[in-house]
Amino acid sequence: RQIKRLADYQAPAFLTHSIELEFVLDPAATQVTAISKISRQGAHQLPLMLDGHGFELLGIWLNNVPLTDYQQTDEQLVLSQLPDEFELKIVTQLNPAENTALEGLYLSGGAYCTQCEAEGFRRITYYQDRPDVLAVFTTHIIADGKSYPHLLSNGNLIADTLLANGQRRVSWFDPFPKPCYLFALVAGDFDELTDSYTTGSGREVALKFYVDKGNQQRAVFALESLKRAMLWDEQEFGLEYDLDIYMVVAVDFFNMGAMENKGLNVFNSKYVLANPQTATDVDYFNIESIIGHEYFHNWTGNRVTCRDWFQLSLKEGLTVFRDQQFSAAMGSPTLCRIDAIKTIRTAQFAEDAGPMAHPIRPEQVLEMNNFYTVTVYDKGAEVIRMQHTLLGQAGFRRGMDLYFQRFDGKAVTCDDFVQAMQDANERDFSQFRRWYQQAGTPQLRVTSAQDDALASFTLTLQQHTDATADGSPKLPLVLPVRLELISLDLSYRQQHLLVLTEERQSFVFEQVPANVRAVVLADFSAPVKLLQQISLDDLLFIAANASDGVARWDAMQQIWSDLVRQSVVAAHPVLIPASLLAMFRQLLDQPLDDLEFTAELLALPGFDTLAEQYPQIPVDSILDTLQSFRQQIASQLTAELTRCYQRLPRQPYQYQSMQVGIRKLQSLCLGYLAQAISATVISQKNAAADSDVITQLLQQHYLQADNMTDRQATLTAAVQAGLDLAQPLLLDLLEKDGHDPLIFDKWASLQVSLPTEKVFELIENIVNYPQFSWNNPNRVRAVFSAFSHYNPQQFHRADGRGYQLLASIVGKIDHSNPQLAARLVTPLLSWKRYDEARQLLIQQQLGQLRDQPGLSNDLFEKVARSLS
Ligand code: HT7
Ligand code: ZN
Repeated sequence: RQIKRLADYQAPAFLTHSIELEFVLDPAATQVTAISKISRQGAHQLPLMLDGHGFELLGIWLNNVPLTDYQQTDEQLVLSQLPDEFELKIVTQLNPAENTALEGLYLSGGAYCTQCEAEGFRRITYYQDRPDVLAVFTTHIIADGKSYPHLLSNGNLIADTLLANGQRRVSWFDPFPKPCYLFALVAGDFDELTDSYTTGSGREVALKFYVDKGNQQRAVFALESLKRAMLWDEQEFGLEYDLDIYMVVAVDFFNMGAMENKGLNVFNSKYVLANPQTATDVDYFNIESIIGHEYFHNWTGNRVTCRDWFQLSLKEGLTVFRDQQFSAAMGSPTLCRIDAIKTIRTAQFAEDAGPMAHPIRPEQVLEMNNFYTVTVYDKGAEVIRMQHTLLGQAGFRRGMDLYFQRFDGKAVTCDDFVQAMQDANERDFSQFRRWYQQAGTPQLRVTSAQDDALASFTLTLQQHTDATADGSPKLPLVLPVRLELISLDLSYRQQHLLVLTEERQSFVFEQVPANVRAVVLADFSAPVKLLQQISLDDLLFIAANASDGVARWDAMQQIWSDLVRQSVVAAHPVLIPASLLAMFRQLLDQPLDDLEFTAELLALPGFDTLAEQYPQIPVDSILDTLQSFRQQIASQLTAELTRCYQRLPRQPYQYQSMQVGIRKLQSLCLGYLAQAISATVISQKNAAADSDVITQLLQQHYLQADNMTDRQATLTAAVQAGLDLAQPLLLDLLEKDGHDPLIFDKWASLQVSLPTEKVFELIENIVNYPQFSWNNPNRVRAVFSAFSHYNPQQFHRADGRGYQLLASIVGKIDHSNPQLAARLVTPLLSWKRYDEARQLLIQQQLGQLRDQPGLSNDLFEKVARSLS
């Protein structure tokens, strides 16, 4: 198994300037003819090395003469003694029907579809499958026009002819040189949704969405989102779309969320299709954000691309940052930020603390697919955000303008990006670059001292990053720290941006009145773990008074996290303090205008977030404490929760912020209320009455719902509280809408979140439904990712049954779809973070996986690193 290293990067010895591809489509024997124009780069006699994998080679021609003098290995074709400039023709044959890995050309529900990032193009033909070889692509697709009326590829349509044998031949030309990972082909019979967009400079762009038959109207929201994204990128960054047509195809078999192929995005149908009956508010949010993300890649990724795959964060971190800014502009910046912070605090902090820890620019890779991670994407976006914070909006824009001016049409590095930011603003970012080479989550320790006599306030910040599994160096980083000082009487407020560059620095503020409280790391201005000791009263003060909504929410999170810690130390759940309950009462009785934000303030942190606060995760204590807190809230605030729920008006569904807030707050109330009747926590006197009222509320909420968000809210509350009413309602959902794959997935995910042992029986049952398919990543994730991520009680069972189930599924899936298997295995990798008994149980499962014959590189890399 061959590890690739960033340090070994070498510029390509040859360049491919253009490639003309012809596909004659056939499910089991598609023929691909590739004619490339290639030239030697520099004076050398190195051979041309082409990557290829998993197809049959039918022939090679050099300048139209058959070539037989070549070497072929499992993964490469080596051609020696070539002229300086030449034309190479290669004919290959592929079997898309048997391609269950969903890389290269495959069939998805009867439609042909490609996925070439990161290294899927080599499954189509022999080619220099690396992002720094940019060629102009022409694509011809030949197929039966009746079965496949839509024959699509990148760029603009240039020809469409009927052949003598009744087949159709459609040709596309993409004038923008691109790396082969951006190549795409789709052939199928779809419903089409069409619109157009006129760019700021007056060019008309045709917009076309292709979806499964009958789903045309479900693509309307995605199409509207696309137009919003196109306008936003023009207004925010001055970036216009460049081709005559922008196409989006939705497919059901897909390994990730979506793919930004030039002019022809391919999407997981989950992130295109939406109507109120099938999609939740969260789905609508995700669709807008992912549609934006793929569109923004047209400039950050396609026009300027990566030199090598170690630079992945160049396009992904930057594009996530751009999609986050877009979502913030379309809705609430605070809520978007809270969303992003949750991802960092759960998955990213866990990755940093586990065996797969890597910097946002990794230095070595066995399987590239394993590095499409929350670190590269989301921490990468935080690193871009810090540059934005340090430079300000105008400075960041200057940097972006220079970046495009310098690198449009080129394949570049993360360093090139930072250099543009630095040069455009005449700043020195040399220390900042450490963020690209250093893995791990910095801890930021805060202490403060107030000197009333001198009217000064001193804040001391200290940073430290623990060693990580990859052994990368740990030097002091540049940490932008947003700070607000507020006096207790609210007469004084000052906001500052501190920049910590040393291991320890003190910042002194003069003319500060007595009794000031510091809000540190407002807006989560750096992706760090904040360590500060603050009293409950001060946290409640910050939660009520900080100017920054994120800081207010964060103060509530810290309160809960402190209470969980106290419970872990005491070995039993503590009582929720009266002052905290009083705050809940106040919020429930007078919800803020922003109801969605109120719901966030009233929500407990999840198991994953809390777990990341402990080097060794006290699984049972955290779970017991969370359960106790939910029940304490439910029993003490039953009346307030019921009142809050009942006061909120329900209206015919629209995806609109006021309504989203109502639904979220009602859902939160129902979640707590369901807990009130899940155990004998209500006083005997009121038990029967409360129980009836709450059961009725839940039932009505489901039955009267005109949308999926409310239905899902009831079902989640009922399943998690283990209520009897859950099963009949789930059956109702399945019987009415379970034929729709996306609803089936929701139904399955709800079932597997049941926190009792019965869940194993349910899982066995789900995989036997005709709607379930082991070859469809959405189906598999709906069951097994949902189980391992959203059912910590059963996944972390002390008898190991949860671990065993996941490991057996991972082992099975690895034969058909290694990329999917390697993603599913993630929750098992951090076994060292659990108690000894659980460590042994997980280790045993990982050991069996490692020894499985024919293990993929994808899975091997992760399991081996975890066990080393
Ligand atoms: N750039 C894409 C990353 C990707 C991918 C997408 C779909 C299937 C497999 C994939 N491998 C890598 C997605 C994005 O970040 O926009
Ligand atoms: Zn992306």
